[in-house]
Amino acid sequence: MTNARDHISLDEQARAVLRGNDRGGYSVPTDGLYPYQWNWDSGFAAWGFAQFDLPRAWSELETLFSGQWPTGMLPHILFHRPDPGYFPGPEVWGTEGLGPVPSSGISQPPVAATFTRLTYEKDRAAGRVHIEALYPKLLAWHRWFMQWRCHEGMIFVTHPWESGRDNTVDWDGPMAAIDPVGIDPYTRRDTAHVDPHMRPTKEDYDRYLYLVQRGRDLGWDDAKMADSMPFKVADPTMTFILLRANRDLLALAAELGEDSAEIEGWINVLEEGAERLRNPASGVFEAIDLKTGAHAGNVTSAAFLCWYAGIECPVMLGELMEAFEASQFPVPSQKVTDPKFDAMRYWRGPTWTMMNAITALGLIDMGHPDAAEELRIRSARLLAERGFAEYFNPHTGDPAGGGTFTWTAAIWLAWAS
Ligand code: 9YW
Repeated sequence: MTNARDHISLDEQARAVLRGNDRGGYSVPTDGLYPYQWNWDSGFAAWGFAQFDLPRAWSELETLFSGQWPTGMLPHILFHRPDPGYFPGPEVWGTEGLGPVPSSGISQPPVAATFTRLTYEKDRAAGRVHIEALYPKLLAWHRWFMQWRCHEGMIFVTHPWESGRDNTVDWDGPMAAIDPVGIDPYTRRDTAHVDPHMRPTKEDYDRYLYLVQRGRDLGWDDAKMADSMPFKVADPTMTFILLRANRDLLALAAELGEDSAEIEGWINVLEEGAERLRNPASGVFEAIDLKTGAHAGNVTSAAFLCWYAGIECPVMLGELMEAFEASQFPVPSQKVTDPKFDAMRYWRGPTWTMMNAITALGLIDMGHPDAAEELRIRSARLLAERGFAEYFNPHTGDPAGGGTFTWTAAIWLAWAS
């Protein structure tokens, strides 16, 4: 374990990561690999900045919403400034004219309302003007999800990138059903920055690009996408995160004296939908391929967000206890005893500490402080010993992916330290 002096320097290091990835009003997830503004990364960045620079926390959220489409959709990437180091850039997405800033055509897990609320709680006086400005934008974004990405109370994704869990085993079935014919030739850039063994495969990438091309062909039209995208999967990450975000939006509505009936309605719908994600055979919350109706059959880190969404689940508590036994540094993105577990390959095994942070928020809210503390202590040890990497091997703690990562440094400051 670290002593108090180490902590001071670790805090300084974490702040230096946030400062280093600051591009003026917005953060990049990490230099090189991800040179633009990513949606849910910015939520975590705001949470990190809120620990030492409140105005900068607000500007992170406000710059993110500068890219909101008139439909309410908030893109997963904002391409503020051209950068040849990343593929696929704005020209591949073909979204010109659809939003105010060059962007992708899909969204990402809506953590922003939660981090708006947490920032406001640290900045009640000066923060009022910021929540007044952000509230209608958050409301429009959540309304977009409820209108265009909600199937029987479950939020579905039309692209693996939309979920934020690019190559999770949850997508294996639906991705295998896609034949990526007719994709334009392309050159990956990610594998020039990071060891290819830690990244999605070529088969995955072909399908990611195929789906971008399909969305582009549909003009990113919401109704057409809900109808015709070849990938349509109800996702526990999205459903739980939006449910939680609606509860936080409700609190902001109360603070501002806004009418909240619509948000209350969304919460009821999503609470019912979340139960549908539960696989009756295992009791675990799982993705569902809406093309076939099949549960994915995996225990992924997404399922542990149930408490964050305000849902109790003894089965998941049992899974969490098992995860504490099975590896030094849980929660793995795929259960370590599963044959598909792959310790270093992105969302197919590694531990993502930002997922741990929000899992722990939920555990505290739902009356499991000991489990939350265990998760925090192990995550803190991991970060103190191995640095602020993108993700980690749950057994050895080996760091993987991009180094000096914004959301990892942010959760050190806001939660782990
Ligand atoms: C991509 C930036 C993003 C995260 C996602 C993660 C990865 C790659 O990196 O996506 O090209 O969009 O899976 O959750 O937001 O850190």
